[in-house]
Amino acid sequence: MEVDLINREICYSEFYEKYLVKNKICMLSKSFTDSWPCRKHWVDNEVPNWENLLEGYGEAEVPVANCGEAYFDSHSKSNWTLTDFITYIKEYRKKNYSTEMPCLYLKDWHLFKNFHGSEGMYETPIYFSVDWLNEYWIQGNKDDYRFVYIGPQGSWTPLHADVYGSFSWSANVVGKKRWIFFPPGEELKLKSLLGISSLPRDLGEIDLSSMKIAYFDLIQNAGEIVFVPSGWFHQVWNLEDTISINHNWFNGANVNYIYKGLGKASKEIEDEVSGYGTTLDTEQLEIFLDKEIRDFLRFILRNLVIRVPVTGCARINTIVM
Ligand SMILES: O=C(O)CCC(=O)C(=O)O
Ligand SMILES: [Fe+2]
Repeated sequence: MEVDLINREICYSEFYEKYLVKNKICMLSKSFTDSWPCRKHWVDNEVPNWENLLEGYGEAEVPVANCGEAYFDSHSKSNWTLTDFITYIKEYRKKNYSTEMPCLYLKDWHLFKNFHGSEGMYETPIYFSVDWLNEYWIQGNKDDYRFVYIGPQGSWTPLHADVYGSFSWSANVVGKKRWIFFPPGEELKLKSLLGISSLPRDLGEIDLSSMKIAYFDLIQNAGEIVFVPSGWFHQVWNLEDTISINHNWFNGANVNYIYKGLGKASKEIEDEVSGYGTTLDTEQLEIFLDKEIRDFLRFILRNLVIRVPVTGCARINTIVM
């Protein structure tokens, strides 16, 4: 199936109705990122400019995943300095991505929270700018859901849906990714067609084209931005050395998915715990479920927020509950 490519500015209300409310995948063309400073400073002749990254952030502590080691639905992670990771990636490239070296992937780096002024390296597209999650978190100086990913050719992210049913968007500063997406519910067909009780981590060996299942197989080039709707399972491969920026976020268009996502997560924890012959009280459950998120949702739901996006054809964006 084909993914809509948006290659001209459409108005906020059109995007809101067509993609956010309908929870539908799309990709924005590179014209939306051509003016981002990082697309110059972090790139040299269409490959990553490691020297500029080292100069800016070499001492930073960064989380590094090992694509060869499973850890729940993700990969095992450890903390490195950016300098060490770039030394590794240069060596890995020199050895032609040899299987003798581990395949490592720098993921979920909070660069913009930790380096004052680095936010100026990009600009969140207007369509993704009404973002209650990051507004709340950044304002309170707590945390953020804005990340940088740096992966060598061949690194990958296992099949997953994003945290608590949030949306994400992901922009390639440099490099190329392949994504496979399943509209919500199709992943259940995958399980029954394969006769398995839990989803596979890696679709690499599975011939989806011969199966009766809806999916999108998408190539994202440098500068393009993918919009990942709520609850869509996806797997991602870096086809070249790739640097991307992504945000997890939500607003009135998908707050109900978040609410349901938390309910589902509570149920999963309760089921797991009851398997050990015990139960949890509400307070214990909240500790597991990131109490902050629940407090935040209560705050939002109690104070019905009405916002007007800053755009030529603005339209009031209200909570859909
Ligand atoms: O780029 C990747 O490896 C994963 C990105 C992702 O899963 C997302 O943006 O939701
Ligand atoms: Fe994701």
